[in-house]
Amino acid sequence: MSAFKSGFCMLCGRPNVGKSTLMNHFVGQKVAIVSPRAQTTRNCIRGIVTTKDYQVVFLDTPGIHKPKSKLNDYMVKAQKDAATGADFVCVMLDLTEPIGQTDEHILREYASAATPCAIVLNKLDCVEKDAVLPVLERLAGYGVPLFPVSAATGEGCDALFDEIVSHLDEGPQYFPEEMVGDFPERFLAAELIREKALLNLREEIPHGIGVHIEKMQERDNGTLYIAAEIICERTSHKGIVIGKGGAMLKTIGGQARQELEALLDAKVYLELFVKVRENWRNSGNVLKELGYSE
Ligand SMILES: Nc1nc2c(ncn2[C@@H]2O[C@H](COP(=O)(O)OP(=O)(O)OP(=O)(O)O)[C@@H](O)[C@H]2O)c(=O)[nH]1
Ligand SMILES: [Mg+2]
Repeated sequence: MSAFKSGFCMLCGRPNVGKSTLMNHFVGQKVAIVSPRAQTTRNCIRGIVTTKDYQVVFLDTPGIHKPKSKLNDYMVKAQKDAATGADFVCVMLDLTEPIGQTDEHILREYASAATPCAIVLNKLDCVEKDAVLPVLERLAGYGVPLFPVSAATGEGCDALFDEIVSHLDEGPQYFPEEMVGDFPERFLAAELIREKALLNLREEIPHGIGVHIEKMQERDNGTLYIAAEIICERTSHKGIVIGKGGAMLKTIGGQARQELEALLDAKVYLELFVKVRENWRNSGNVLKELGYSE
């Protein structure tokens, strides 16, 4: 019998390229929230795949961007920290967007580093196959394997997964077999509420949203009671998050509750409050409260 293998595989790239979607695909369930808004992921989130022969711990990281707030500083640092522990790096690009300066910068940093790397060209389902060849040619110079994939449909993902597994070294099983992520339930609940807010709110508001779980307790009748605060940056934003007659908050709460019930396998009673904390993305205290600090 060959020895058990394990390792950490970091997914990195610009915001919105599909890192979280790809990790969820590999894990086979949703461990990281996904949205069409850039900078959805704010922490390093682990997703775990275990078989009898190996364990791959995926590290989904915040999209790499220029920091404009303390929250951004935290996100960029979370990505950097993940890089130091990685045994394999997937640099992800979005085939529907031109390769930009940030992509080039990320490629230069990781494609020639000592840690084995692959370049993943995502959203293959959105482009003509003919358009992929020139991109492959352009990237060939990096001398690392290239994988056109669709994280949404799974196309091409098996070949990438095999490549990642082929780089695993002999090592311990870091997490128990049944574990798919290492997030506590409170974190998961806050993230799902934030995801629904990102999906339903427009323009600049989503970036200024934070979610804090005030209370999470099981009641005698078996229901899970969750009280959460949606934090926004302006009074005018508060009105939009609540919506006419509370309609927006009801939509966000309804969608979050439904998904939480399925995930936690319990009846959930979710109460949402909206609070204004001006400029919270630069407030050390609020960032700490929301878990965006060491
Ligand atoms: N059509 C298509 N859409 C995709 C694919 N992968 C991701 N998406 C969509 O792209 C958007 C961004 O996906 P995420 O997985 O949140 O991207 P991310 O790289 O984690 O983004 P950040 O967390 O902001 O850095 C979402 O709307 C996804 O549904 C894909 O293969 N095909
Ligand atoms: Mg993400």
